[in-house]
Amino acid sequence: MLTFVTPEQALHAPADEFFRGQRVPCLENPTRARFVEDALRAHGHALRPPTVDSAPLLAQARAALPRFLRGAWDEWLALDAANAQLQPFPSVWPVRTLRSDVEPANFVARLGLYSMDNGSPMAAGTWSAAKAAADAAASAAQALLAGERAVFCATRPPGHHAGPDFMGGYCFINNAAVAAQALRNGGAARVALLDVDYHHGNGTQAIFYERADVLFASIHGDPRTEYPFYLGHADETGAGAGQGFNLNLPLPAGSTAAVWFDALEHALARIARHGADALVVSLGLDTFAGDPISTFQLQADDFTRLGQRLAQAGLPTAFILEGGYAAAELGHNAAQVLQGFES
Ligand code: SP5
Ligand code: ZN
Repeated sequence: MLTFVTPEQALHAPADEFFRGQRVPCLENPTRARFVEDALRAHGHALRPPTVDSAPLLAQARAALPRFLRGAWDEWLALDAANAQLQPFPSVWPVRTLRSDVEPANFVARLGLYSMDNGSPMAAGTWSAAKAAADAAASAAQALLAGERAVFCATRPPGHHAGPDFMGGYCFINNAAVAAQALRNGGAARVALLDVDYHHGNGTQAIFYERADVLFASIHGDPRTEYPFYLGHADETGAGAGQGFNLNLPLPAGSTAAVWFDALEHALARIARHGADALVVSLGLDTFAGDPISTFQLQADDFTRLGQRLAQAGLPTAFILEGGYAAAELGHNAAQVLQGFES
């Protein structure tokens, strides 16, 4: 399968994140992409750099977040040159009753304005890596429009928690949304976006919530107990023109593969009714039983089955890598999806 990879991914390498008040090594790290690249190369897939600049697409959406991300590291260094060895984290957020329409001058205040959590550590190369991943997503769309059956973006950072104007959950730019919008711009009248990451794709849902042209369907851990907690419930069905074009299938923590594949059938039945011209899959592999922060029970063979089942949907398909934190198994699990799809 044509696979886009980005050397810039290695430049997004923040050292630590927070867990239970302690600093711990960041789970979303460059080794993830390396494991995926190595496994796909070993399976004979063609690894290519992106061919499309996503800048026009990013300009089509709200400009504030990309503008902030592009300058964030320089702003951090401008506070104190010694910050080069430290990591910026937000510590204050404009929650209910506070104003988010006036941008503060203070850097940490702006970091909070553009973040949903303190779980999205930044580094010197974060913008380069996030922009390259968005370029890959735009390239995947272009390849499908040019007649390719399926494309995989083996990229990081992931994107599905990033909304129209905020980062979050290790995500900065919503790559799946970039792919879906690029497909629309290129002539696909209807796009289906299927999110199979363990965590609800709150950012993607938010971006398309009032639109009928891009259907969003997601299978994920129930937000009553699982991150991102504040979105992903079954009663979120879309709004305005988008009413009926958002399908959330939350499953209890610990769900088995049997339960998960029943939900997949539900999602694919809705996608079939949408009459989409193309499918974008937010491919999180943190549904794996061995994932360190997730609780679903999928095994490597289940990823082959997932690939097979998605191929049966019969749509031009762009896979975008999202989460998956059992890094050593991530390459194998990704390769299983591709192998199932192409079998
Ligand atoms: C793209 C993606 O998968 N982002 C996930 C971000 C999750 N961040 C919060 C994780 C909280 C994990 N709590 C783990 C408890 C394990 N004992
Ligand atoms: Zn996830």
